[in-house]
Amino acid sequence: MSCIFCLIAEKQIPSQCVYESDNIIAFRDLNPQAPVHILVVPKMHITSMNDINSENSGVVAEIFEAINKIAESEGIKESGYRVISNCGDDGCQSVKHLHFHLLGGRKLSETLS
Ligand code: IU
Repeated sequence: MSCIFCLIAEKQIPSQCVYESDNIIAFRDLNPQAPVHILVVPKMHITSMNDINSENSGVVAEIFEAINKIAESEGIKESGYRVISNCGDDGCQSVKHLHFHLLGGRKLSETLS
């Protein structure tokens, strides 16, 4: 069975999409931790950062180009923002489909832990 972010990418589950291309979808997090909290996700299933390799790293580059554009469209490019990808159990990754949290719209905590 498909994972939840695969289902969102396939539009089988609705999301508040803010950006989409052939390879990427970005949508608002259901439980936002900041005024801007967007998940940027490859449409292809990659489980975590541990699974990025020479075959699929192109989509990761696309994700970072998209983050640049989304930060601009969300009005946080100049004020600043943070990008986080949790990996594995100690990283508290709850959804096992690679995703990058784009957080901004307020002064974020100085601590990263
Ligand atoms: P994590 O890095 O795997 O812990 O983050 C998963 C995020 O996905 C978390 O912030 C959830 O609020 C978010 N999320 C969502 O936006 N929509 C969903 O259907 C599910 C999780 I499941």
